[in-house]
Amino acid sequence: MQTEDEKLNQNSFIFVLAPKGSFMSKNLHFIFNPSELGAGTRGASLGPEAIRAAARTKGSTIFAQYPIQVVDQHNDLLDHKSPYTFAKNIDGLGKVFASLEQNITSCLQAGAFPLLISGDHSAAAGTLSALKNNFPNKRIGVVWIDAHADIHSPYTTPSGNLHGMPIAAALGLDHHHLAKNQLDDATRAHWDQLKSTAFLPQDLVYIGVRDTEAEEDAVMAELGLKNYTVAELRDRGLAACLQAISEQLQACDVIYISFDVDSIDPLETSYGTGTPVPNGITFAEAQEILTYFAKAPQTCAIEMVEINPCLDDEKNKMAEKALDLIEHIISHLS
Ligand SMILES: [Mn+2]
Repeated sequence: MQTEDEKLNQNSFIFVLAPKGSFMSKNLHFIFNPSELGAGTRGASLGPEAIRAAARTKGSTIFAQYPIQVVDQHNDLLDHKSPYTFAKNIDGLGKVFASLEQNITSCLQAGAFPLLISGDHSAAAGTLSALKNNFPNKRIGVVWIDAHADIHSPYTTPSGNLHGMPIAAALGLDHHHLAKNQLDDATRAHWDQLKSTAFLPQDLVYIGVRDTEAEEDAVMAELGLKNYTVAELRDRGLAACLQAISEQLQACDVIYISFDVDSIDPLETSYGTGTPVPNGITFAEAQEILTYFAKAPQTCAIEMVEINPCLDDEKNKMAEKALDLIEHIISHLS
């Protein structure tokens, strides 16, 4: 329950931001995208159901209150060795993205807000492409809350795991000048198919990125990408940083929020995620960031990713924490 003060804050916040088009309402749909084709460790596909299990254990009825759309999954490809060394399972990811786009389109056409719970973070490239196709004339801002920059391409990736590449895919970037890998024709064709130009580099804001490779650092510097480090959030204060992000994204018509649970310090959640990194944001900071953007009328979609119950050292704690964040998001959507 919100206090009167919180309601007042929420209303004044919306007034100050002057909505350019309101997509927000309590009319929301969950979209489960259980693909884990882009991850390097197994189990992220179980993330959406782990959150649902956490809700049932807690007695939460949120998954009874809103429709749940489920994206087609092609995780059976993981039972084979992928022939695409530098973009593993990219053949299946294209199929996942086609289904994802159908689901996002039908959600938006129903006038509903898409709250996505996905397996690995490669999903975000499909979400962004689908949002762009639904809002072809709108400028999309992206807030990427993550320990990782996820801006590799198949030409630079050290692992071949596509969950490290969604930003490059959605910006339509190859990084040829930094290439370390030689792609075969089939990989190149699949990658070119996956790429979109969903948004502009200046409309991307990172929060909490702290584990990058040299090629990613080079691309981030070249594009002038802004990363609010954990230290900066603490030094300037979270509220001031969130205000600055709003100002940077002022020219954007809609904003997409991509939340990787590994942005949070694993000591505050658990190790139930594919690539945990120490010294992250606190759980309280994650809550404040997501609440802020849930209230913002420009926010057109929120996605939560990389919950992996197979890796959880504290039973289902990561999913419980993610559920807590999702409940917060829903309670603050205008
Ligand atoms: Mn990520």
